[in-house]
Amino acid sequence: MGKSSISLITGITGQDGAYLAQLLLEKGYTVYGTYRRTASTNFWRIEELGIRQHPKLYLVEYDLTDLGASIRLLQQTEATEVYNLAAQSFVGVSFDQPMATAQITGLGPLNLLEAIRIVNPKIRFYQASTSEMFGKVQAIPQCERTPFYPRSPYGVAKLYAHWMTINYRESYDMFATSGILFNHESPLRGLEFVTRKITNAVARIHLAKQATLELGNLNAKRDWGYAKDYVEGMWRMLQADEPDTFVLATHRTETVRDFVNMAFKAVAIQLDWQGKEENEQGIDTCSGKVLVKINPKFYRPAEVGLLIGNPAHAQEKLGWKPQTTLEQLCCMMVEADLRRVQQGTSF
Ligand code: NDP
Ligand code: GDR
Repeated sequence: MGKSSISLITGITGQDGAYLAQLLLEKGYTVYGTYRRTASTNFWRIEELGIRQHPKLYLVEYDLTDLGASIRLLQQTEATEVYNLAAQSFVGVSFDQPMATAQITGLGPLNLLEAIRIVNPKIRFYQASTSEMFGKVQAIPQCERTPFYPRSPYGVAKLYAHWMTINYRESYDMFATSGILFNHESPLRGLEFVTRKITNAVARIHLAKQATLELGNLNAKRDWGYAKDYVEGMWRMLQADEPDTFVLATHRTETVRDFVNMAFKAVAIQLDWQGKEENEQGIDTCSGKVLVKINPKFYRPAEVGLLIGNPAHAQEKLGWKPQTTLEQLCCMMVEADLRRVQQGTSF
């Protein structure tokens, strides 16, 4: 990185955008971060990280679905590294809003690729691809060569963007890299995603603000890592000699039920599981209270049952490996939520 390196992050109001901005600022970059115009824009993540007022951070209004805006964004910022993190990223919502998801998550990245091709093909581009593209998995563990079989409108949209990234790399000799990232979580995770929903509920139950936690499929298995470790991997991908495709994962998989157990354990509650499927319940072994119930409204029309990634390629080419265990991550999230619930500042 040269002294004057300029980076652009789309989706700075999201979990990864906030951590990546923090990392790039620490590395001396000038960072442009994009946010959408909404009635009540929320910068709580970059505020929580203490970077909102950083002199080298510039916040720019932008919508990924607008080609003209994408061209002007690159012209005005003169960015040399572009990290495309913006997306309609919630799998559950993608079933209710498939068109919007296709336009933002699928076609949106194409606007940026076209803008780079027009404005400055030397810009290095990172596309936030996902393990959701593996869907109904064709091999265990999944790596860069595993065939895709997406199971949600979100997964299908991301797969389009992934292949377009590779297509622009091969057609126009652009430095267009795709990171296939497995689930990564943190205290900055949105409340709609299962890990944060769980840790927030555990904190609220522990502090007597909530009685029960309602969930959908407890049997889904995920490879969960820590978001801060993963944004380091994104940066390393754009410092590599060649554009490429990389899996980032921990190579460990656990069920949603395992994560629930782990989170309750962090507040010294042990659960006993009784019943099956829709009637399954998590019961506090001490008080006998039902703390976890199933609500079928959280089931998805099609599910991704098992994800476990092999990050060997990233380790070999980028020297990247995850630094944080799932137990450490879960405790960190529960502690942050306990603090927020006590302070009345839950996001
Ligand atoms: P978040 O949902 O937390 O953040 C998504 C960001 O995209 C938000 O800043 C959001 O803005 C922005 N955005 C949404 N629509 C638009 C639009 N039309 N124009 C401009 N910006 C928009 O996601 P994460 O930080 O968790 O993930 C970052 C990226 O990585 C996403 O693309 C996600 O799909 C992908 N990914 C995430 C993984 C994970 O486990 N976290 C794993 C693999 C891939 P607003 O705040 O206004 O909604
Ligand atoms: P995912 O994450 O779909 O993997 O996508 P999410 O946390 O939403 O779901 C993980 C698994 O938990 C099951 N589940 C529930 N999920 C939610 N959200 N709420 C519930 O109440 C609930 N109960 C059970 C789900 O069915 C699923 O199996 C995330 C997103 O960050 C994507 O953007 C990213 O691409 C992938 O991770 C990798």
